[in-house]
Amino acid sequence: MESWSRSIIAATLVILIGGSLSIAAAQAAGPPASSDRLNVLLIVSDDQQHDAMGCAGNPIVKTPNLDHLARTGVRFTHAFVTIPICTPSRAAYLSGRFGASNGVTFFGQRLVADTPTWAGVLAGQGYQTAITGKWHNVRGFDEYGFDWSANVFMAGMGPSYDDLPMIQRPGDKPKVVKGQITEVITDAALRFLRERDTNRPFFLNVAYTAPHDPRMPPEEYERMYDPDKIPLPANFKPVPEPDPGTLGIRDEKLLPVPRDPAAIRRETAKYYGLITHMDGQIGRLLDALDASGLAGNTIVVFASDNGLTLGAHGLLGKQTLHEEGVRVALIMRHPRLGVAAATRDALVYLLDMMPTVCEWTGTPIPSNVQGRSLADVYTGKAAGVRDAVFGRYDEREDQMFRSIRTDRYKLIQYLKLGREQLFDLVKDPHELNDLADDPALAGVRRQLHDRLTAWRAEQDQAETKWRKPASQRTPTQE
Ligand SMILES: [Ca+2]
Repeated sequence: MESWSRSIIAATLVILIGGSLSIAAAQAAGPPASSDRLNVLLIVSDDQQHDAMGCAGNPIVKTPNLDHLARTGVRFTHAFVTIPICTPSRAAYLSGRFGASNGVTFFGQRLVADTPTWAGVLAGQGYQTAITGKWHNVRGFDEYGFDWSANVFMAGMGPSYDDLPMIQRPGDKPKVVKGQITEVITDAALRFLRERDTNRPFFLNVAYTAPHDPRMPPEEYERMYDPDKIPLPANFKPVPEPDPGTLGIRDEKLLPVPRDPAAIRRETAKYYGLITHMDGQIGRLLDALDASGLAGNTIVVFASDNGLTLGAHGLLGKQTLHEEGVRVALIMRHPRLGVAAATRDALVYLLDMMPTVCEWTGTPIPSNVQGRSLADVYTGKAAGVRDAVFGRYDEREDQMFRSIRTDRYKLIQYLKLGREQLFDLVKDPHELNDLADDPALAGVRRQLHDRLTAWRAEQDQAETKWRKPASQRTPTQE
């Protein structure tokens, strides 16, 4: 009897092992079963300063839901974009490639052929890929690999936050969707979570238009912050010095120069109102993940697409390589790694998000992705993935600024002015003290200058593959 039981057990084991071997074989041939696979929720805000969150040390703006996300995940304190405006920033993190390589360095440009896309790569692994909210990129979001969509706003900004024209599917004519846009976007995201194909893992990109101007929060949030209690930025100036040559652009003209401190406080109060309102909507998303049991199986990423000056350095917009323009919010939460309430000060780019999520989901990282996986930085196993980050800003084809930033120093080049600024970010985090002519730092300046020159040459070389020579350009290229 005993030997009979043993042989049954042995036979069962053979079947079980055989079964798991065939599952392993199937996994080697294709993606693993969906129940094992992590979902991805990517939430993006628009023009939010990197430190406009309670968890980032801001004592005024209330962001309880983002703070909760940071407490249950990892906040990257030194996350950057290369180009601090919406379209190129989004093209970079949605492709894992820099603008010079993916073809998008300004508004109205299309990804060059053979550019991988975050959504497309995950779709290739069986993911359902969804987008709702702001889509300011060329052409449609389907070209970036999204196959489900609802309440998509196809412009950089609206005249207000209410009753805006949106599309539901690629190629639709925009039709007004009643309601406040941040709430309408959240509604669509929640609908996706209810209606999605539960046989597949998902990648959902929720792209808010908040807190981009016009700074028109719902009434309750408009009254939430008293302008008189809002401190001016530590590096507030009434007039920029030097004049960077961008004061004629729309974002800068929202207030006159010299900047009126009272007006800056008023704008900031409304900006914070928009952020707190958005935070409440992010809370609806996080609550839905918790209530449906998806939280334990879903990576959550929150990032802002670029920063904003709002009075810093005498500027109002984001078109600057000072920290206010290029430094952004980034919080990541992996549901299974057990890392919580941690911060990482590694120099990272938003285009690192895609390869990180690829690694976490067992998705092969396309060979031409230029971002680096932050998986080891997230867990604390690695201190960083690079020793410098670069910035650039052009007005269409007109080259304006370039920068290199290490843990300690930043060199900014103003190409129109033929001028460089050098800042010691440890002693001077607000970039008030230009040390470019300090003889003691001549060596530092030369070294940064040479590295930036080499980077610029690489970027220019990459651009020759797609940028038309000036003589062949037409206005439609914009
Ligand atoms: Ca933006």
